[in-house]
Amino acid sequence: MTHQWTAPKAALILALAAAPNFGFADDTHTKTAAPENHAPIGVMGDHRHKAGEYMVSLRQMNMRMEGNLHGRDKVSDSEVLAMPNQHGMPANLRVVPQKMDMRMTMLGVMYAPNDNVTLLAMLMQIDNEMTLNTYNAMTQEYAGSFSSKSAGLGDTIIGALMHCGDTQNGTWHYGLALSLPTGAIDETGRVLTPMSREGSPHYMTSRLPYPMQLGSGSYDFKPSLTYQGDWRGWRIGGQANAVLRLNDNDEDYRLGDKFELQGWAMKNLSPYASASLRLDANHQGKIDGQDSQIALPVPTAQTAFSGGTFANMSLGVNFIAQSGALRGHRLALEVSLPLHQDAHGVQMQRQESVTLGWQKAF
Ligand SMILES: [Cu+2]
Repeated sequence: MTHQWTAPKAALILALAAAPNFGFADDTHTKTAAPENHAPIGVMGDHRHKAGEYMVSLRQMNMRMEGNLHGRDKVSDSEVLAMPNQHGMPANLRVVPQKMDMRMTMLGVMYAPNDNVTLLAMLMQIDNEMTLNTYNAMTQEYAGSFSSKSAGLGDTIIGALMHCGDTQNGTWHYGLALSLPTGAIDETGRVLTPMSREGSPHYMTSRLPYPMQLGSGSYDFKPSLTYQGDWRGWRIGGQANAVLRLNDNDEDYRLGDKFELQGWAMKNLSPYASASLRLDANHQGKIDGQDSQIALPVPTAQTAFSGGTFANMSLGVNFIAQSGALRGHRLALEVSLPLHQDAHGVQMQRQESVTLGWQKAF
């Protein structure tokens, strides 16, 4: 819980960062990169670099989920308990997720061998924590709560961004990336089983459900197409991207393919700060196949209860120091709020997510 991000904390950081004594403005030095040259920090593969340039970035995304949705509607624990269990024993669901915190810490490197191609690589560390309620298999009475955690290296991304054309006020590039299955898909945890009664817990160590695993287990192809340009004093951009699973993983399933469209607009506030608004919509398919060791009577272990259609609105700020010891260091924050959620089956309801990032080009 100590690492948890909440909206109030994000707002506080925003207020601190925007305070007038931030000390980045200094017009006596030559101008470095402009604050609006990069897309909002939540966008991947948004910019290329000039020949010979390197960039290092570190970002952390914190996503919170609470409660459950069936399609677009909020459902109570008792409504979830009435749903059939794909694994048969018991016949209905008996464990209901309450809260989840997902944290992704991403270390990225970019390098441009020439002006048309920028290579990129990204490593990530994932930390998940979920709290669940267990109900007795026979009586359906509340038996207790427990939490499970998983942490470790996630999938690794390598790829390239290629210039593919210019317009009068902007530029297009496409990206080709591959996600390598370095994240574990066999994480286990101690779960409170439906054999429990209140005051008489029964625990079992079991493989954790799909959303608690650290990687897809498969090689994933990640193509993208991005536009960025100037429009009436705004910096605008758009991106279409996809995640296509190339194979079944070692546990005989593959996560659903994912397609995303997004657009953003940024406005300069000063030579060192910009604000952004971003809208994104995505669709993800269901899990194909199943891991025979993931068999708990919980929605997150039901393969049809995965993917859906989601849309978010994000507000961001982006700072780049123009002088002093921090010159060229870029700091960005983005807060995303769900606008639309239409989940396949029963899934946890997504709440806000916060991305904080630091980038430096050399
Ligand atoms: Cu970069």
